[in-house]
Amino acid sequence: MFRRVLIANRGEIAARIVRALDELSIESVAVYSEADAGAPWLAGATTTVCIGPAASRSSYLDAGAILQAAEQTECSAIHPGYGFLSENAVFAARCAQHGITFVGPGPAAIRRMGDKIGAKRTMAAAGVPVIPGSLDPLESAAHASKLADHVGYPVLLKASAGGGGKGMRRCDDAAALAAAYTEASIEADKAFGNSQLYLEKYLEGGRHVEFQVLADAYGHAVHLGDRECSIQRQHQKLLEESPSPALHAGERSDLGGRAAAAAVSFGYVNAGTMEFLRAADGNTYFMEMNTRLQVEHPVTEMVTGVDLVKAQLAIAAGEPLPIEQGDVRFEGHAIEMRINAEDPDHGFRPDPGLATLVVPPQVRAAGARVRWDAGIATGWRVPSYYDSLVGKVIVHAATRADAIAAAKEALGTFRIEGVKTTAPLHLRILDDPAFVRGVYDVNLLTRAGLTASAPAKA
Ligand code: MV4
Repeated sequence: MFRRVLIANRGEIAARIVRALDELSIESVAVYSEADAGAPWLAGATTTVCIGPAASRSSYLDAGAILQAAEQTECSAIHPGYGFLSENAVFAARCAQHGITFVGPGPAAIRRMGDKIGAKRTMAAAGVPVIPGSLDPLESAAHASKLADHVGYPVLLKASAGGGGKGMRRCDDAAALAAAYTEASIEADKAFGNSQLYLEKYLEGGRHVEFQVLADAYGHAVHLGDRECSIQRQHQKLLEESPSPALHAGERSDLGGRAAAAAVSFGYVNAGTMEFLRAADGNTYFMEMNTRLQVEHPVTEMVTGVDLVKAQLAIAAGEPLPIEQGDVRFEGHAIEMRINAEDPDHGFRPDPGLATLVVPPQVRAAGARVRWDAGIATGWRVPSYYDSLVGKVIVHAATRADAIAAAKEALGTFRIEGVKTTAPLHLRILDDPAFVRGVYDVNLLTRAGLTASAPAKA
């Protein structure tokens, strides 16, 4: 195992990784930008290193500065967390060149899944169902039109270098497709430096269900079940739960098994997530793979008891997976609520500033547990330079109904003053009849008018 590990991230996930390292008796080096000097998550680290000014480009995205900090502090590994450099194949390769272990998959696997068309082709070849459409880049608008006639409208144009909903265009007929094709490829070229597009049948009213996979360097992989992530606003997840209320146990083991086998099929090593769209007709299709630890990983940890960060570190250190699929037990139900410093009354615009009071959530209900993964504490001034996520409230209980009750109890005891947060929105979601029944899709927030708010002042 490693003796000292650098954490190339900030906020709640930096705190989360420090905790895992601490529990493994591994020293932690936390890097920070000038805007994050004195941040609460730095207190737990063994060593801290300032790597540059506030702008991410000059700090958390500065591969050279991070590698230099790792060498200066004699770290043998770097944990990238999520976002920033976590899915950057060039950074993973540079770590290797410096003799430093990147805690994640190899550069080839990152690159392979970063190409969304290639990812679909890889999964299809491994026996994972994929959304009907093209498995090669579109050659022209005419080519797109021919494919669309074949799969039937509506269709969706997606950028091969995109992902997470960036650069998607829905087309309801041939005329719309012809217009969208050129726009989408220009947009994709501008945003990602790659104009390649692919096309899929547009599946209305689907649910976002994803599977967590762990694979070691010896061809062994397990899945840790699924997460339901359909509660989203503008492709930003807000609340996640595990297990998904939409999947039957048989589907869970079938899809999970296919996901784990697919990871092995192309030599994937470390933690990864395969995102699926569960269509209204009950079919579930692969969409894309995330080659990093995800924000919502705690719901999986709560139902399986597996510490994903410790597992990532062990795999990166060359240890074989200590469990087989049969050892993975799914117990109870977990819900995560993302706490963003945002103003729900002004279109969820970021609301950085001084947190004058932070009181962690509590749950007293028998059989229920609460976890508060925080990147904020009383007296911390939330900077304006980064993502607005300041913490996550995660609850676990024996049943989904008990977990919803625990979530409400947790939010009732939890307080943040000084910055506005998404906490009140979570209370409304937890009371929504469709949410309570577990029968919802990616349109829930829009349909229920839950994110409707007064227009922002000009
Ligand atoms: C889709 C889709 C419907 N049909 N693909 C959005 C994020 C990106 N990973 C893929 N996304 C979608 N792809 C087909 N063929 C609908 C979405 C989608 C969505 C997916 C998951 C969660 C929220 C969403 C919100 C709007 C659209």
